Amino acid sequence: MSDHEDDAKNRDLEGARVGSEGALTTETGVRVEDTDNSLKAGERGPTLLEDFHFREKMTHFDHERIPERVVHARGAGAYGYFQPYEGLSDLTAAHFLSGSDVVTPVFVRFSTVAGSRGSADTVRDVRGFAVKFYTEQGNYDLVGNNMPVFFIQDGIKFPDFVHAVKPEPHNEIPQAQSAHDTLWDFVGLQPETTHMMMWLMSDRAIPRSYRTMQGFGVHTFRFVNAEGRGTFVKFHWKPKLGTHSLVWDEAQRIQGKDPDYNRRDLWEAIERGQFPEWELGVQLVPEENEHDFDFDLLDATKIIPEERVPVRPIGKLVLNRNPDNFFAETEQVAFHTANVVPGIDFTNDPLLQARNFSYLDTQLLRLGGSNFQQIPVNRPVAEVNNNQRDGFAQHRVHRGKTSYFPNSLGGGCPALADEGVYRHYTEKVEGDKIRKRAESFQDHYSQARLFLNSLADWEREHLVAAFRFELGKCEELSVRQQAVANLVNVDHALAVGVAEGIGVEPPEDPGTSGHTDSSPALSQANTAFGDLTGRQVAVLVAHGVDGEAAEAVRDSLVDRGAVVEFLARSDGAVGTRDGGDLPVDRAYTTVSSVLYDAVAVPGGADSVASLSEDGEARHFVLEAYKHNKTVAAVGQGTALLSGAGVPEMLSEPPLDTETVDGVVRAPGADQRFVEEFARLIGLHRHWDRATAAVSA
Ligand code: HDE
Repeated sequence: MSDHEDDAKNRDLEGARVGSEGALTTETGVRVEDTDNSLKAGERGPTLLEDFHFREKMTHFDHERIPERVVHARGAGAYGYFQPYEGLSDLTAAHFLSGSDVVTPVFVRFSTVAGSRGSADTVRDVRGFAVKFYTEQGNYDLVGNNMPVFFIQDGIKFPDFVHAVKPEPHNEIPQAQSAHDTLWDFVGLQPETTHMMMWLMSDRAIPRSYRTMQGFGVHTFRFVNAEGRGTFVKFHWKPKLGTHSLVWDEAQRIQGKDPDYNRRDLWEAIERGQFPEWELGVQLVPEENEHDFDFDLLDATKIIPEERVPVRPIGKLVLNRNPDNFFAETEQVAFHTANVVPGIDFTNDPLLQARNFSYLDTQLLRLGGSNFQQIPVNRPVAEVNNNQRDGFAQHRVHRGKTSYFPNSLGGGCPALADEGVYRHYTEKVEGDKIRKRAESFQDHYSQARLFLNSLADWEREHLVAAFRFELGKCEELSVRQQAVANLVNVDHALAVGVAEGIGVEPPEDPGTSGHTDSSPALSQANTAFGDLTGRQVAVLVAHGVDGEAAEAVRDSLVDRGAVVEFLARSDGAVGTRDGGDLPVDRAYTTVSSVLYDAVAVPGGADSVASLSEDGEARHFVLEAYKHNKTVAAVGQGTALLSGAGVPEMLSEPPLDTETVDGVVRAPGADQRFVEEFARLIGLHRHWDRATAAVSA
């Protein structure tokens, strides 16, 4: 195990871990001999009040639930470490960024926003990306999202926004969906939401995996160095595997097939030792350049285009350990934007200022009082000394009789420090006490348009389809009209495209065309491709399969980091055409093509004939095709594709390896074929494929 893994492992949870080994006891440590029968007066008599074991067990159970997070209730977490590439002492006094030898343990929690704890993972939603750094100078929380902007500019609108997006109050419908009247009513009336709604309607809202998702600090923060000099900073997390998403139809089907899809993916990747990795990058703006932009750095509905201020990579984040207990760690972790360390400070972004109040406040209720920082997952590695005392669930046993400052009876302890202290950045502030949105916050459309201009054609098509889907679910025509009227301000063609799908009169052309700027960094077409780590590949087999081809496909893809499974109608094994046995990993009746990134069909006449007669096998390949995935056939396997209805597939095996629209066919599983198959999987999806007429 590397030193970094050691560091992450050694995160101090000692003493908090309780196993299930040893004799069963009550909470006071009294051994129990029977936990199946309550104490009764006679075998058929009433239960006795004096059965303290029964009463304790039942009472504890009755109190097992705590309030779920009001937003971001559903999440998944993991431990790992952060390591800078180089020291940044010229910019920040933060010790954890002071050199490449400083390795900081972290806990990261990913989440959806609107759904309840038990909702599905693959809903259209923003994803939370919250990182707790256990630094030597105290805990630092970077509580970000997978989109770089937010719905609102001032935190006072947050309760309105959340009420609008949550299930409607009269019938608690719909769960974990933004496709309903109240959300779209709100956003149509609140134009500052426009830019974020473009992101929410894009494929960013349905990530393939937490491992293939970007993260953003969203707000402009401030680095402060030892001399007190400030630099504005925006934080970016870039996934090593690239930023990849699902197809909307697929995302919806996964909600039923495997509601834990993203959670499971993260867990299994870590268990396999394929540790997810991100690069931390920063955009830096010297204080004197604060007003050089045509938007306000304090406005969280704006990005700084990467082409304008490049993202400087400063370190890497690796997640290498799953939690031991979901509730104790992932549920009880308490993030707070005001958990900062020396060298990192806030700006006057009114959204950030509100968050600095809200997170502490919410933890007090959710975690039952003011001692939640003592819960193991929240406990800092830095020493804690202060005069805060008592409260619910106090775990510290404070010694001595002084709990005030100054004191002489306690030797003056804890004493004030003069080194390594948190010093708030000195900022000159003046102005009238006023309830007003700054003029510099008023442009709600230029960056929404920048986002649209930056998308590839297929991303734009997905965007229009998402707007149509969401607005098509709204029952009130006025809500649909309002949304279209707002979109005209972004782009007339976009508004018309949406209107035509939802029964709204297409809007008049306002005659003014917007800017044509674009930012290539905003398109998922320009992300990293080619890494097969953790890609799921299904190989469909039946009796008589060409076992050699099946194994050649598996071995070559596993070498490249993919997870390959042999799927047949039933569990067990299938006989190969040359008399061997091929173990089956899963029955395809228990899974679905939507849980895989690619599918391969090896030859073997009998195998292909029985698969071709099976509606589920045919559906499997056709659905994978419909969802733009890589499909491969070796030898006679090609007959399953043509029989399933994959367009333009000839039932005869080809004479050579050939690829059409991400479908590769070959006479045998030779080197050329497996390399082509791997290359296609590395492209993630094949967007040029025409799938509209495919009925899967
Ligand atoms: Fe949050 N947010 N938020 N938020 N947020 C919470 O804190 C809030 C905002 C984000 O995995 C809550 O512990 C306000 C932006 C994440 O535990 C709550 C405002 C961004 C998580 C809260 C915002 C986020 C939360 C609910 C506007 C991206 C999950 C439970 C002023 C930069 C953290 C909790 C985890 C959670 C309030 C806006 C990200 C209620 C008032 C912008 C990732 O305190």
